[in-house]
Amino acid sequence: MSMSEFRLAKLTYVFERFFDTDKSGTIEKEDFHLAVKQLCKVRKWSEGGDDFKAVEASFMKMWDVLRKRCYKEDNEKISPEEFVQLWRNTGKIDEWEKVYMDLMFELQDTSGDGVIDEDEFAGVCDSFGVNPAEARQAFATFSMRGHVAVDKKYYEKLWKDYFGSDDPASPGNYMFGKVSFADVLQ
Ligand SMILES: [Ca+2]
Ligand SMILES: [Ca+2]
Repeated sequence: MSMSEFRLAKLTYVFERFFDTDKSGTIEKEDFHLAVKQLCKVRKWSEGGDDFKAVEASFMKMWDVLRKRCYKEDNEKISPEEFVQLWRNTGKIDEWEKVYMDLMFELQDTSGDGVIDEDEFAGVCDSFGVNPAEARQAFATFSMRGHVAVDKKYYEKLWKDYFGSDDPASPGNYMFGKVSFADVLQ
């Protein structure tokens, strides 16, 4: 079964915005190093400090599971096609995907209270170069204007919708800070 344009646009956006940090066209280990630096800059965490090291360890774990999942003997790069291929199985959450989801939740819940609030969300989006106003609009949409607490359980529901659903009305579509995907595949 082929993938819908809409899902392909969502996956392409995540690939370009949240994985290929250096915009080289493929995912490599260096992208993760860069993401750590950008995030710690936004958080004002000094390089080499404990917070920095914890985030770095998480990102390196992420790279490791992703690399193993996509491993080809030819290189240490993950192409957009290989990345999209990872999300064919929509029925369950893969091991590497669970690592990624847990990491993204922990990164955003800076206060550690088990809930992602608007400022926490906007901060991480900012570190990945997402437009801040759009990120806040996206947060308002998937949190139902703050009426739904974005805890782990709700986050997992949003996640399944983002990566698995073809429904343009799913609140999960907004969870990476983008409100429209019309421009992604152009
Ligand atoms: Ca790259
Ligand atoms: Ca929090």
